[in-house]
Amino acid sequence: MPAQTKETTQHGLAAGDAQRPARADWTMDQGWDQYTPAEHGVWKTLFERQSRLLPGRACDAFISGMAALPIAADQIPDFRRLSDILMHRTGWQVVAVPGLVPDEVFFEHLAHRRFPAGHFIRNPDQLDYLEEPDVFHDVFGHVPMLMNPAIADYIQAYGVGGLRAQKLGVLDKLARVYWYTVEFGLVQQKDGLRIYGAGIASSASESRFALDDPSPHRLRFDLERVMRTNYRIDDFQESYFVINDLDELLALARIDFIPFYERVQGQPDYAPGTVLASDAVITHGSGRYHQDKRR
Ligand code: HBI
Ligand code: FE
Repeated sequence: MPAQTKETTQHGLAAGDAQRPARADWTMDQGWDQYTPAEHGVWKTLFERQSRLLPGRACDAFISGMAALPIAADQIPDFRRLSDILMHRTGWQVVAVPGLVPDEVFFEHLAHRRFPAGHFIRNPDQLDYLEEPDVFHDVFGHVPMLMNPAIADYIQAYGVGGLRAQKLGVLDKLARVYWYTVEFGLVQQKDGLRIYGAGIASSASESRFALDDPSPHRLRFDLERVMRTNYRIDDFQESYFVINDLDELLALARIDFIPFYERVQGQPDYAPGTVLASDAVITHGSGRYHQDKRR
């Protein structure tokens, strides 16, 4: 394995300074006609690899959301066609952006049920690692879940909550909740643990690691606990947090986070690989993968 095995994107970077936004909200035309055959080819490679892996690994909502959308192997999806279907189902749209956008721009879009998706696709030599969210991560990973009403409300609430958390100076706490749910969440289905996080669902190696590897911890999701837990942006997660069903996110979308911020304020953070006596442990990982890397 190469030194860098992380396949998805890191969202912790500053928004790309190379590109100046033409519009204040950072949206742009997707420029669908301008994708080259080589770019559609990269999409196809990634699409086919993930489509083989995800049955039995991705949650039912992901699989059914994908099936109902115009997302296929042959070409990079057209955001207008995705938005037509999404709008009918959950009131969401997909808008094109250059890549990472500033936090407040991102939150403003989510608060209005617009999902900002990177319009570009990674280079063929970056199939397994890139820093900014591209069209494969954003559309293949996130958009199928936006067909689910619980996730749809939850991500909007994250946008509203993000603007508030910024003002309160607690954005780092809220960003961890997003990370361990929308990006790297697992859900307990009747037939076993499944992926719903887009960071996992868009990554070949992490979709195996998160479910099948003995190394990571898999712990019951707990809001206060997650707010205090650091995460890794450059490699597989050391711990995954598991919800009982997607409606748990609906409950999270509706509660006020302020009392939680108050409780965690000033409390120490947990390292990503920590297991606490108070954790409901589903799998106590060996930690082997990250130990080997540190050597
Ligand atoms: N921009 N395009 C894009 N996608 C993201 O997921 C994103 C972003 N800007 C900021 C950001 N995420 C995170 O740092 C916030 O969720 C905290
Ligand atoms: Fe993402």
